[in-house]
Amino acid sequence: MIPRPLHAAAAAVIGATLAVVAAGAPARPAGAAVVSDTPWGARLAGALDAARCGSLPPLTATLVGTAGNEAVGGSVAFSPVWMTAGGTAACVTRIEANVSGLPPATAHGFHIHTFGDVARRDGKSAGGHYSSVPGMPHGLPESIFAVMAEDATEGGSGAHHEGDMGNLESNAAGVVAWAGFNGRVVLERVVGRSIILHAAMDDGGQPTGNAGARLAQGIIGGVAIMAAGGRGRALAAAV
Ligand SMILES: *[C@@H]1O[C@H](CO)[C@@H](O)[C@H](O)[C@H]1NC(C)=O
Ligand SMILES: [Cu+2]
Repeated sequence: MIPRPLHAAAAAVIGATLAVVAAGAPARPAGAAVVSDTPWGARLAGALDAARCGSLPPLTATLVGTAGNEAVGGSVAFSPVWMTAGGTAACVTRIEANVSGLPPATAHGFHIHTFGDVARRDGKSAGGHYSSVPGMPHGLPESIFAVMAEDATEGGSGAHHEGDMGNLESNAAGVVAWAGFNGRVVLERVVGRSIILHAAMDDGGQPTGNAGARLAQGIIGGVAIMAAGGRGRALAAAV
């Protein structure tokens, strides 16, 4: 079954849960480093402590092959991790991906796209790369340590879309089993959006990394949000 778009209520339930967890966080101490108002910057501004970070609900997405790519499938999990690096402590996101049915030894652009809308079988109803900051260029993800250092010292403007997660690389059997940390993906902003895995490698070029057609797609959420459909266009435009 293809989940239907525009089920804002389901996204709102999970989004509200995440917002409540974040809202109970202590205020940033006076005199603390000024950081940007991007979601990631807000994290570094003391929006979450270790306990609240650990209580954020993990998110999952089931990837389904697009038309003509039905052999491709997999799952992606997002979970919060409290991390300290270079004197900065923050709630970062661990991302784990298992994919099968890919060509052997190839790289595939791996992104969060704006809408939790997988109605179109070519993957295009998911819209473009998710970014909370208008006009942000495309890019490849930096190491978690680089992001934490940058944001602590320079205000965390963010050099690219939060949805730019780089590439997944298949092994000789056409399988991906990968996990890593991401310093820009913020759980409460990506819930109800979508994952797109592309046919070609994301080379970091503008505007979308030259990653080609959309091979597989899936809505990011908990079980309830995926059953109801994701963050449709109306909700995504509102937040
Ligand atoms: C990926 O596969 C490993 C090994 O089977 C499993 O432990 C893990 O839960 C899987 N993760 C996802 C996101 O599917
Ligand atoms: Cu993409």
